[in-house]
Amino acid sequence: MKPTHIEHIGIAVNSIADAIPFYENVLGLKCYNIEEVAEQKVKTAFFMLGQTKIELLESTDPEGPVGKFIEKRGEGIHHIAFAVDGLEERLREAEEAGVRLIDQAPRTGAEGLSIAFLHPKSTFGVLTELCEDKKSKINK
Ligand code: CMX
Repeated sequence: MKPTHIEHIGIAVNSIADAIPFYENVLGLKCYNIEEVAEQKVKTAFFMLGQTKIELLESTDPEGPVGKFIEKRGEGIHHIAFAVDGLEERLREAEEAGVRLIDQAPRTGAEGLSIAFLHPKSTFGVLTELCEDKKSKINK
């Protein structure tokens, strides 16, 4: 699959407003975007560090994926996202390797990326996201 880098690390928090001061004032990162992803029932806050982002995830619905995660496991690392080229082919490769797909086909996630999730029960307990930034490729 050869991911090019870790695109982001998703961290589930009760409140992004409460968590942002730690990332800004203690770690010295800058929150450059806050965005609601209604389809995923989350509000997100982004920080850039090298090529990798930290994505804070606050649930907007207790029945959404992050709401259920926090209810079961508390705040903490929710998923890791790998940047790949050719997301559709990479998904088919994962499926052929026996990995359980959450998304059979790419869909649009935060910041307009094409994304797809692999089920944590077939990736050793880590919810794994594959993503591709088609916009920036077109702009290059
Ligand atoms: N990491 C590791 N394990 C997880 C997990 C996570 N993030 N989320 C759920 N699990 C585990 C649960 O602990 C549970 O394990 P046990 O059966 O051993 O208790 C199991 O997976 C099933 O959990 P569940 O609460 O019953 O949840 P569902 O099966 O309804 O859904 C999942 C789990 C991963 C399929 C669902 O959360 C999903 O589709 N996630 C992908 C979408 C997503 O997470 N979106 C939010 C981020 C969006 C963004 O980045 O913009």
